[in-house]
Order: sequence, then structure tokens, then C-alpha cells
Amino acid sequence: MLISKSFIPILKNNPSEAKIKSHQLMLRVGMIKQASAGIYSWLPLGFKVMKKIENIVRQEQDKIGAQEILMPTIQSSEIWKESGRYDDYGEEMLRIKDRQNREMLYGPTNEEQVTEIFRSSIKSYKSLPQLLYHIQWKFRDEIRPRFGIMRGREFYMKDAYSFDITDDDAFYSYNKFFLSYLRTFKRLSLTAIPMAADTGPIGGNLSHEFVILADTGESKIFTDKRIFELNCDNTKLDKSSLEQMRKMYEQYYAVTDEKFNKDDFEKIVNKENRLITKGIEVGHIFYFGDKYSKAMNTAVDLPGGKKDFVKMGSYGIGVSRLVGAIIEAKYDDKNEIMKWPLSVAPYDIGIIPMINKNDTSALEKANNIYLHLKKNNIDAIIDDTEENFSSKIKKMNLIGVPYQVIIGKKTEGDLLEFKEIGGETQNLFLDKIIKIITKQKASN
Ligand code: 5CA
Repeated sequence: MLISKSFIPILKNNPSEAKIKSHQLMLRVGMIKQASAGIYSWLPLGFKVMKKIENIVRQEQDKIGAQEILMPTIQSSEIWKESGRYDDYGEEMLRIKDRQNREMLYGPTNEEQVTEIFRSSIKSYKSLPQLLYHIQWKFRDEIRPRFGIMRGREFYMKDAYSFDITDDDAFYSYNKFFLSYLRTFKRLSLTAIPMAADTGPIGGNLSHEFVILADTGESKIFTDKRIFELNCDNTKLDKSSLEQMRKMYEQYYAVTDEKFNKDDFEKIVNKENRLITKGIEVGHIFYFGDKYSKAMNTAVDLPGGKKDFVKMGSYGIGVSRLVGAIIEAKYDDKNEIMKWPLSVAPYDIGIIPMINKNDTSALEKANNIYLHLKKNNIDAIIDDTEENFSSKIKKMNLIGVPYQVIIGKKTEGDLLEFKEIGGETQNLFLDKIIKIITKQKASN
């Protein structure tokens, strides 16, 4: 891709309406454009990043045996009346009437819709467990949409739902998602910690929020620092390994302010291990037993011939919010450098030829390198503008392409000036550069 031909509308300065880094940067480099309050269009750069995040989320859902479906954005009010949430949800729900005067709504979440799908087909314990998910736009008429896509009204969410018959089996499903969340955030190069959380309008009594640390986060968190040293790398997918893994995380105090109790915190956590800070909620999982299945009469046959209501959980990841969350976590404020993790970067490498009107040899060289990289599945962007060197570097640093190749006066023969964003320049042959990037990609 050539920058001159791409739709990357970069602004000279930070837009004044944006209060936090991620919102500023996303507007500044043209990742998004506001359509109305809390509602955004996604432009090529932002859309690419979000799609890459979405794919990682999808792969990790598939790995635990969840099956992808796609439910509509517009739902009928009938099922919400059955569950009792039509009135409870209040003004956050966008209510719509169709031409027959039927009450419809733009889905803020899908517990009712998925329960309706499940009950129409699944009749026996033999078909359980069922883990279903979709990745779809949601709408919540938030009172205070803010920070760009971080708290939008329209946002993109992965939501999954589990169906089991016993609590024991349902916890097994819950733990599978717990693990898949840890793996997902790790692939996005984020350290998300699971914290005991309130259940709010979703309901139930077991719930974890997955939170990444950031000063600009809206969640206040209280935790034992040692939770950051844990990892789930060797966890297997069987029931007891998963239970042990969750217990390992739960051994440390980690809660958001809704669940905070000062006496407990000071009693349980030694002074030197206490951490009080802020974070961004990137995922939230819930277990609520038969809350919806009872209200919506969703039961299956048990082995002995009796019937029972299914036990359910729901599991959300803020896919669009993650784009902003990664910026909050990775942006280097001091040097104005954004470094996207390679797993979600809009481009793998930026090629920066020094161009002047009388000499196009650097651009020709850039094009050749581009084609060679493409053959090796490396996605490059060439800055083919005639701007000066420092403004080109600045632009590339702002876009956050993880690697750069500079083709300047000093570039002779096949040796190239290569650097990882923010790092030292090395002189390398193209083959070596391809090896470095390919290896890094494979590790994701
Ligand atoms: N039904 C459950 C689980 S699927 C549910 O809706 N959970 S939630 O309300 O916690 O939302 C799941 C995730 O969506 C949150 O963790 C957050 O990352 C994201 N999210 C929620 N509200 C917004 C919003 N207004 N803007 C952007 N992302 C949001």
C-alpha cells in the first residue's frame, strides 16, 4: 500500500475534544470518525486493527469448542418481556417500532435471543454442553458516552453463552472461557487480570471482570500485586486442570470498587503487596444458573426421564474497546510513538524511501522490497510522499507500524537500514528482515 493512495486522513494536531490518548490517536491518524455521539465509522486503519483483534478472539473461542453463530442486531421485545428484562433495562435500551407497530429493540446483549434459539432445538442432556458465541454490534444508550470507542453507544462485542445441566458442568464451561480469555488477552500482548465483580443487569452470583491496568481506566481496582506473576501457559482443558487454574488466580485478592471492602483488603493483603490503581474492563464473564432458562421455560430431559432447567453463563469481550485499550497500554507518550503488537498491527512494516523529484531510485527500490515482502506474507506500507525525512518518521511512529525500513542516501546495494519502532537501527539484508518478522509472527 502506498500512503499517497491510502485513506489515512492524518491530522496535524491532537483534536481538542479528545481527553485520553487512545481517543486522540484514533482521531489523529484517522482510524475512526465520529458519526454522532458515541457512534463511529471505522476507517481503513482502525478497521484493520479491529478485524485482527476479532480474529484472535474467534480463534481462542474455537479452541475451547465454542461454536460461532450470528444473531441479529434487532430483536423482538417479546423475549425480553418473557425474561422480565424489558422494563428492567430502562433507558439504556434503544426501543424501536416497526411499521406494524410491533415493539422491537436494538440488542444491548443476547441472553434472551440465544435462549430462544437453544430451547427451540435442544431437548436432551445428551446434546450438552452447548457453547455458542457471536461477534456482533450492540447498542446501549449510555448516559455519558465518552473516550471515543472506549465507552460508545454502538460497540462491537463478542458474546458467548453456555448451557449445561449441573452446576458442576456449568463451572467447567465457565472455566473454559476463563482460560480462553487469559489466552486471548495474552495474544494481544495485554496483561489482563481476572477480578471478582458485580453482576449488574446481567444477574447471577459468580462473575469476573478482566481488567488491564491504565491510568485512564474507568474501573478502580484493588489487588494483590502477586497476581501479575501468574500465568496459564500449561493449563490443559480438562475439568480439574481448569479448576486449579481458576483457584490459582482466585487465591489473590483482586476486586473492583463495587466489591471492595477496606477491612478485608487490609486483613488479607500484606502492605507491600497492595496495589490500588485504575484499569479498563476488556472482558466480563457471568454465571447465573437458571435465571433466564426458568423465566423462559427452557428445560431438557435428564437421564432418568425428569426434566430440568438448563444452567447458563454468558461471556463478553469488548472487541471495539480493545482497540483503544491496546493504545492506552502501548502508547509511549513522551516520544509520541505508538507500538502496535505485531499480532494486530495495521501493517507489519513501514518502508520509508527518501524521495526527491530528480531521483526516483529509492521509490523503485521500495517497490521491489514491497513485492518481496508480500510474497512472504508480510504486509508493508510505503511512504511515497515527498515530505522530509523527519516528518515521515514521525508519521510512521504515530501510525505505530512495528518495524521500519529506511531507504536513504546511505542505502547502498542490498544492505538496508532496519529498525523496530523506537529501537536502534541495524543494517540488514532483506532476507534477514523477513526472517525476524516471520519468526515474531509465528510466536503469536
Ligand atoms: N451479556 C454479558 C456478557 S456477554 C455482557 O453484556 N457483559 S458486559 O456488559 O460486561 O459487556 C461485555 C464487554 O463489552 C465489557 O467487558 C466491555 O469490554 C464491553 N463494553 C460494554 N459496554 C461497552 C461500551 N459502552 N462501549 C464499548 N465497550 C463496551
